[in-house]
Amino acid sequence: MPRKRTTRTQSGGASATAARSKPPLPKGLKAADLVDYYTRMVQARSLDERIWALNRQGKVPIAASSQGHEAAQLGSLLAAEKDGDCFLFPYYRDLALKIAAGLTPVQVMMSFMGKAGDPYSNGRQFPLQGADLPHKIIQISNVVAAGLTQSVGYAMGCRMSGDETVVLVYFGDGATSQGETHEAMNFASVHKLPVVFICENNRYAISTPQTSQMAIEEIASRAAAYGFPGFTVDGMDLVQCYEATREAITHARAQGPVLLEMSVERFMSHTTDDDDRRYRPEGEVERARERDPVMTLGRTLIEEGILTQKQVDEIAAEALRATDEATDVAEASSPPDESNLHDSVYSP
Ligand SMILES: Cc1ncc(C[n+]2csc(CCOP(=O)(O)OP(=O)(O)O)c2C)c(N)n1
Ligand SMILES: [Mg+2]
Repeated sequence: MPRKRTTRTQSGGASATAARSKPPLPKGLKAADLVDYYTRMVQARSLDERIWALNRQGKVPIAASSQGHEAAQLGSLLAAEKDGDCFLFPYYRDLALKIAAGLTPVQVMMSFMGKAGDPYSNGRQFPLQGADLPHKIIQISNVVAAGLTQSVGYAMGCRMSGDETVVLVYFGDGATSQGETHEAMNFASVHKLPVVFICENNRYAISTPQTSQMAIEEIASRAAAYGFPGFTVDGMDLVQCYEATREAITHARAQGPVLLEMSVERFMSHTTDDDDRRYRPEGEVERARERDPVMTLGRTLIEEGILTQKQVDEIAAEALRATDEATDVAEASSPPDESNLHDSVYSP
């Protein structure tokens, strides 16, 4: 991987023509992987939409949506799974990633409805927040940028115990304005730690646009200041995100950190507590939805003759069925029992 280079890939034109002129699949990627990840993506989108609707019905207290970020999250996850020796530190917007990594729809709904079956915290934390060690995932809190220093510490621990783990840490554009991001990137570079920093740049930190936060266009260019490479990729394109992450993992293991900026679109408000109509220009979200990563991948799979329209419809129907079932199961489940209130609380 070349050092200190940033690239701006073409965006805004994921049309049928662009999809048709795509080069062959990158090394290590099979058509079956794309079908598998498309299926996971459709399931994640279906759950995400339901969670938002349940919030409006008063059944889910709060949620941050990953709609629009799915290709970035799943493309990088696919690279991590192919590598087989990665540990992930996602942030609160990485719902699709956490689902695709292996949580069942029932577990997801239990967590968002604060039920006892929540696999992360038994319904006592912000949804899907904590440690999901079976899937090699940790997200301790919603403190912006805190995951970066934690992940770098984890990478240092892996190095000290002599294992081959590469850490992938996820964060937003706004997180790069935090001092903790500087500390994490600098420390990781000085010690050449195996960390892939993945910035899901949706150009907003809640209501604050990127232009009010920084005078640079590409967040990837920040990497130069720490002495490691940074790249910008189209975060709406799963294959591109896969390929960039795969290369970044190889580089991180051999030489140290990499920063990947994935340009994405936030389709929903910041969280269910926000109303983005107050600060986003009219038509911006509608235009962004023309590049919907779920739609684009489905269309590509049909155009490439990998799936038929009928199979795409069946995938959607099965996802909806699983979402319906999970909603019913979670709604009928009990909240956590007060007898275990102190079970996961630190006691010196
Ligand atoms: C240290 C800290 N400051 C402020 C907040 C409040 N806050 C929550 S999310 C957020 C915006 C983060 O934006 P970005 O990093 O771009 O991620 P996005 O939500 O756009 O994916 C802010 C300011 C927080 N959680 N932690
Ligand atoms: Mg953002």
